[in-house]
Amino acid sequence: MLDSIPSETPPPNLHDLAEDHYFGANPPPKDLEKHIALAREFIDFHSAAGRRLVLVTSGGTTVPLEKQTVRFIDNFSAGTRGATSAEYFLEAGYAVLFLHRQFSLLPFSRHYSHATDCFLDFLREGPNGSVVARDEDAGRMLQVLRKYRSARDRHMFLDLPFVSISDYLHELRSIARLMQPLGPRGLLYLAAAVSDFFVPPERMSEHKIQSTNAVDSAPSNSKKSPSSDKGSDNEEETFDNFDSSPAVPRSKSLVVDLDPVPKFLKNLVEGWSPQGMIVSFKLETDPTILVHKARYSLDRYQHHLVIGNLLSTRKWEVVFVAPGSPDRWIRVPTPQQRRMSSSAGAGFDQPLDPKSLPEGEPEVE
Ligand code: PAZ
Repeated sequence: MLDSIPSETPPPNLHDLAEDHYFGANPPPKDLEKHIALAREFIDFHSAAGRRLVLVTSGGTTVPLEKQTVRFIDNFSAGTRGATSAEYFLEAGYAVLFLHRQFSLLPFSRHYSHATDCFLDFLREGPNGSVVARDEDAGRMLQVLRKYRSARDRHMFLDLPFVSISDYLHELRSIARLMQPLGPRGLLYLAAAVSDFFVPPERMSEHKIQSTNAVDSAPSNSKKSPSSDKGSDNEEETFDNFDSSPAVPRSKSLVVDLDPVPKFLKNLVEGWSPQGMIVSFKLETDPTILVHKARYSLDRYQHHLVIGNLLSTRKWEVVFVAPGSPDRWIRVPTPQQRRMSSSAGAGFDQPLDPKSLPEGEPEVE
């Protein structure tokens, strides 16, 4: 019977169907081909040198509300974890492909951008109208400058920006596939804060969503725009923020209806990068569920490591959740402990002696 003959190609599974649907429906970023060419050249160069290479993803992904995007949903991530980790990977000899949210923190320059101090505060006027680093900052700046120059001159670093969630996923899939020949010398370190929800293209307004129906009476506009569905029967009805709350008629509020972004970690692990080492991050705000969610993700996607962190403490503690190992917390001093330590005479970047921590504080590993 024909039915009993095993087919050469197995039927596509649900993950493949979701992938085809998502990537078919959500257009790639306009620079994807250019980024692929740059990434291919970078990967080939380091692969030929037998070097280890890491893809670090960093920063938040936006969720556009309009195709010609005026408004979007965003998240808190500044890219500190990704930019800082990239510096450590370079230090450890990895070539770093840095896939980051446009305008988020970058390795090296992060020390002087987005800071509470303006970078100009690190400078002073020098002799003959020149500009030089302030004496108290020069030593540290020189160290950062040397590391930056060394990475740049040896082509150890390539940065590629993204903006939206679909840009990010298109870039991630393409780069992960390009990294396949590296096998386990290729590491994917997924620190970007990836949106779980998005507006699917078929429900996205082409133009800026309107807050009045004034446009319906414009001579050129015989048809109602899809985004003006919430208009009322009045000829022109505006709502202003001063009298709109709390009794805003439903017809005047903007209701945003988001779909879940498909979970592509399984596709990444099994299809895009089957040999690569994969480290994902898990962010939570509720400490009681963090480890459970991290372990669940590891069991479900069968990759190599999940690093869990809480929004409020992410800068000084994380938990490593790995297959067959007990959970391991890694801690560095909190800002308060650093202040105490520097007023006690220790250097700014020195790890604290655990014995010097105040009672009840976490131990430094
Ligand atoms: O960018 P940042 O340093 O402020 O934050 C880093 C982080 C919390 C986004 C990262 O450590 C992380 O957990 N990323 C994964 C988030 C998630 O999608 O669950």
